[in-house]
Amino acid sequence: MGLLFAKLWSLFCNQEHKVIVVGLDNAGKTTILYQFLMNEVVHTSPTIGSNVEEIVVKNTHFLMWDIGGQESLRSSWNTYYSNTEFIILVVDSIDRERLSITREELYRMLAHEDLRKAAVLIFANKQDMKGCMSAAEISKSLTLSSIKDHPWHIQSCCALTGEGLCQGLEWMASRIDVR
Ligand SMILES: Nc1nc2c(ncn2[C@@H]2O[C@H](COP(=O)(O)OP(=O)(O)OP(=O)(O)O)[C@@H](O)[C@H]2O)c(=O)[nH]1
Ligand SMILES: [Mg+2]
Repeated sequence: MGLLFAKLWSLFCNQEHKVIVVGLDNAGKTTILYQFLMNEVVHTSPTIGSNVEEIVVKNTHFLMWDIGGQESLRSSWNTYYSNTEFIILVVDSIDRERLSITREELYRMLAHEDLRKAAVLIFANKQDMKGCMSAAEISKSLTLSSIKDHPWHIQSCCALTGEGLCQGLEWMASRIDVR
């Protein structure tokens, strides 16, 4: 009995939660992933394909897939969707011109069958840049308040300093607790 309990316990506690990190090219996805992993800024080049790393937050294991965001790669994002529990959508808060493209990609993902149970964390990244959009502005442009069928949360951050990243992860961890 004790062994069974221990097994079940470890199954629940150490279960890996699959996360996909998406967003347009240059948004800062890879920078965020390695800031999570190593607390430092790594030199990145545009991701072709994906990077995958395990991030542990208070006993919660997240398996994070950081996917390349260039236009030609976006059509293959859906090959990463199965069993995804969390979508991290990274937005470059200075890139006003392309926010509408991010918006299209967001709603395309939310309509996808494989993502119907996924919760969405939006990172309004590059908050260090002068003249950047605030999380509130981005939230409005993306009409986040209209999303009723997925839990969502927007968090402003700066991947270079790490500011805001922990709060985002804590929201994700809190979503696991409620289920
Ligand atoms: N100022 C500023 N620059 C950032 C921030 N986060 C990332 N960057 C820079 O933005 C550039 C792109 O970052 P990446 O992490 O490679 O972007 P990506 O989203 O992975 O791009 P793809 O792999 O092409 O999809 C790099 O030069 C980063 O140093 C930030 O918070 N502030
Ligand atoms: Mg990248």
